[in-house]
Amino acid sequence: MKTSACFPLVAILALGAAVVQATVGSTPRGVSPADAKLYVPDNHGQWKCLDGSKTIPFSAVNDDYCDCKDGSDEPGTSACGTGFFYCANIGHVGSSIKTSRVNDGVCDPECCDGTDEFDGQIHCPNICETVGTEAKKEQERVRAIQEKGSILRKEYIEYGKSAKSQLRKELEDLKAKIDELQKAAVDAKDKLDDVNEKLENYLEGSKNEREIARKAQLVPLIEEQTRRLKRSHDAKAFLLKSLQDLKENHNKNYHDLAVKSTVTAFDEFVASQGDEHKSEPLASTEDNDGSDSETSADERLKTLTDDTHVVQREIGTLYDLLAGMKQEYNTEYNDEAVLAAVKITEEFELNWDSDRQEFKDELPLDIPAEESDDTPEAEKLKEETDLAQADYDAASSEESRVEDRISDIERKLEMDFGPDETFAKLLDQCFEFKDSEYTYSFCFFGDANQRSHSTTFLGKFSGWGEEGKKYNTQWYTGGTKCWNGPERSVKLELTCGESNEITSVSEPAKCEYLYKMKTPAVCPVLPESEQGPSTSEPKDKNGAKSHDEL
Ligand code: MAN
Repeated sequence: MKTSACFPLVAILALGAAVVQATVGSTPRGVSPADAKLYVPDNHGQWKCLDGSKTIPFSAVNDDYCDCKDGSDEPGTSACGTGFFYCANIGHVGSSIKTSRVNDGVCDPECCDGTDEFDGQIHCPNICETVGTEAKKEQERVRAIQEKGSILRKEYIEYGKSAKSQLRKELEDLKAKIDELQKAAVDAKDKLDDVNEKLENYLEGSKNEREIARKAQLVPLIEEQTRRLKRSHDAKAFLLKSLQDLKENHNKNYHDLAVKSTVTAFDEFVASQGDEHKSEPLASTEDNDGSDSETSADERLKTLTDDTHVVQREIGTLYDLLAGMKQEYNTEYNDEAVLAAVKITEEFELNWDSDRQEFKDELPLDIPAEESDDTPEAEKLKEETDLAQADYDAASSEESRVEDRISDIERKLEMDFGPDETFAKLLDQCFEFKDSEYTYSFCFFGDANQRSHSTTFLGKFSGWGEEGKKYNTQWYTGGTKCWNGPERSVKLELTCGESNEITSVSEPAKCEYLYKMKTPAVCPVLPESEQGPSTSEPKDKNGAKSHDEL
């Protein structure tokens, strides 16, 4: 139609606006602007419940009688109680409450405009202006933290990514040179074994030479000492025989006390000698040139000297028996056996020094000092060994250092540092929280402890938290077992903050600890346009310094 075709555009727009206005204007009480389009009657003034269960006249909406199963026909009364009542809260943000709370005589805080109580029972003032202002302030505060946190989190991410890629590069380099280092250590070890063997052989060889020379030096002394030992054995045998003759042949009728006590002491002496002493231990003198393969010439000489001293002490004892008798015996008896023994004693003392208990003509042997093995050749070989040892130590410690670093890098590369490697920055950073009784601490990805007089281990990092908020929770488990309870453990809950800080620690169940912590690591990553100027990271309130290397 021409007329309509010519209907001015302004008029069409004005009409449209009027229709929308009419629809909005007739939106039933308690319906949110988003749902307004659902509360429009059909051409016959009818309306269908939102669950489609029933069609009722649109005039029955909010007639304080519940028609629809889902309660959708009574959004503005408590007749159904199951639907939702929308309060616009102008000046703050709109919100919905259960319709059962409409006109229940309580000013619901969710409806700061007071529209949920309109039947006059109670007056709920509209406090949306104040609430809105407060909420806005809080929002701004949170937003400011998120902005600062976001900047730091981005720094963490940058750090984590670059640290991991540096580690990958370093790992590649180290792996490329580890074979070489291992070979260098093996070569150095071979060299060391080689020079060690040379030195040992040299010392062994020179030891043999020195021993042969020493033997040659000591042979005359060994021969002399062997002769002395033999002489002592002979003298001892001679004195034993003399005393035996005395014992057997003296006249027992005289009862000479001096003789009797000598004989008794002689018997005791004989009894005190073990069987081995009864035979003459002179077999060892056969090997008198010191050529024994096991013992050195020095040892041989020492054994001979010691043996001689033992026999000489025995000679001393036997001689003293005879000398004592010689002083005390009764000369009037003229007992031939006794006189013979006295004669023997007198002859013996011509050669015997009873103070030193040695033969008078036997002066101590002059034993020359041993030669040392410090030859220039040995010194040179020792120096070479020391150098080879130092080379080997250096090569092997370099090999271990690189191997340790490789394992360390591999471990770090496998670690889950959260989305975009955010938490790499916090690796091994430690934080504390003091309450009235304990100081609680933990190091990221390390250990958690509780300290008072002593330190109690609360657990070791064992993984990230529950599904959904995986990277907002960490677990530290396997701590010291609680008396009559579980092993101690820590749940670390993280929320966005502009610095790293443990804000509280509690023990909700025995030996199960809850650390609450603020950290930039879980702040939202805001687009550049929404964040303030970049600042460097502030010092953490209760924690450690940041570190530059992963
Ligand atoms: C210690 C602390 C406490 C814990 C008890 C359990 O006192 O570790 O936190 O509750 O042991 O016996």
